[in-house]
Amino acid sequence: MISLNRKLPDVRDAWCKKEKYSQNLPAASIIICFHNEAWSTLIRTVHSVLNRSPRELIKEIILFDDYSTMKHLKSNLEDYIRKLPKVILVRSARREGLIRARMKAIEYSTGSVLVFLDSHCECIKGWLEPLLDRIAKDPKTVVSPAVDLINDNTFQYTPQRANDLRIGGFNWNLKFIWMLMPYKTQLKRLNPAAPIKTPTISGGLFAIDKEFFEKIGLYDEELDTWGGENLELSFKTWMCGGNLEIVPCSHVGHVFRKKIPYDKEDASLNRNLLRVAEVWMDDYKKYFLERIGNPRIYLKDVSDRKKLRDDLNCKSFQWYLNNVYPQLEIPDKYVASGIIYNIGQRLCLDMSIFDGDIKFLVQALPCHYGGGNQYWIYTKQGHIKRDEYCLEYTGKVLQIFLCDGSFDHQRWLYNNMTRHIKHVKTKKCLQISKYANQNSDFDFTITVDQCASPSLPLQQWAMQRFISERLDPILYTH
Ligand code: UD2
Ligand code: MN
Repeated sequence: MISLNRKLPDVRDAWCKKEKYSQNLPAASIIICFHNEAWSTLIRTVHSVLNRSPRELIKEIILFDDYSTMKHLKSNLEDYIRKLPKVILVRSARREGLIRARMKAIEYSTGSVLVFLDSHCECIKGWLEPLLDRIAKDPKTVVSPAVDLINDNTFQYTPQRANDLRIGGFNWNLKFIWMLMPYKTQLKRLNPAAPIKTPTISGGLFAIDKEFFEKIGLYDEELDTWGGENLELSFKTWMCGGNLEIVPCSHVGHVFRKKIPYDKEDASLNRNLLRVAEVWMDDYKKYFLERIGNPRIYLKDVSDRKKLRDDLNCKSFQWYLNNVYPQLEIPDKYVASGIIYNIGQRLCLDMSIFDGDIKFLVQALPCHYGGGNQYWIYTKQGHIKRDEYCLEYTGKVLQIFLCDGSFDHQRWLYNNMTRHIKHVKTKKCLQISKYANQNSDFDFTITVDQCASPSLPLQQWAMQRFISERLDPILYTH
């Protein structure tokens, strides 16, 4: 019921409206790949580009149909776009996956700058000029807008505010994450909406000089279906002499869906990520492998991608981490990493995350030794965590929460003599208990209780790769 042509408020920071951009901005080809996209979201994307971009800055809008099967995307779509200026529809003869689809679409572009959008976006007034301006100033700069939230139930538009802007990072699972900017960077900023350097971009919405993109080898064409290409692009942009930025004056909304409407197998995602790691991450690749449980994955030859990296004389991943992403914790400093094993019941501490509704579950399950939900890190400061999430005990409930270095509820002390995992604040112990709920699928649950002395097997744990010398002595004094 929402108009395909809906108006959206100008959510830009006041400073952006005064900003003057170069008079000779390059014209862009807008590339929108889609596979089985809903009608309304796809059409709204196109209208928002047409309505809110200066005509002369758009060479063409390329709609690249990645072998959709839905009926509304057939002749209906052709009829509809015939009435729209500058829109070209290209159909793929086979399913390419979003990465190769983008590369195929580029072949139809005539602009010197490429702007990629997902097929469920809405652009806000003034979105295009600041992106093109950065590239006009330096063609080695790759830019992403502030990606605003379009609610997938209500389609309400929630902008990112300039003073609460997120930049891109990743964790050792090689999953993209949004992060607050480091405090030091914030202090150095000239104004709240100035472009900001980012270690990575989420990957769907960005502008890049076509020649520069070609020079750095577009994408690895062996990347299938979905994922990994954003890290490939982010790493090589930085490592091969470019800059990656978020331009807060450019606002584009994106529908963040809880569920992806096509198969997104973990195996193919991990294969993509492993290719990227193999080519770009040097020795650091091992931390990703450990995180995903060292699976056997067959990789097609990557030597031509490595050659590309050599030919371009790109810097090392170590350089990237030191200079671009110093926030990332390197796993070699951890006190323990791997499984946390209960000696009494021979079960493993397991945390599942249901991405859709962001729900977490801490459980005791049979060990599968495959990393994933049973992979834990125990840090110097006493955090038991995976990626950004920490095990926390509030005094009442045991749960998983975003890690907060200053938060006492998230600190645990592991003693490898008694094998207790003691909650520092309450001095209680992590243990396995029988599940009270008869209907549960599982027999055991994890609780926090008075520490028993002498210690009980149900309160005894083994942590993989435990190196006690790395623990902060302060923890013992609590
Ligand atoms: C994010 C990116 C997305 C892409 C992906 C990782 C944003 C906002 N989105 O996930 O652009 O970088 O991470 O790869 O940064 N599509 C095809 N063929 C396929 C599958 C998808 O054309 O086989 C299209 C799809 O219709 C959409 C685009 O590719 O327009 C991105 O897919 P997505 O929206 O499912 O990805 P998203 O936003 O979850
Ligand atoms: Mn998307």
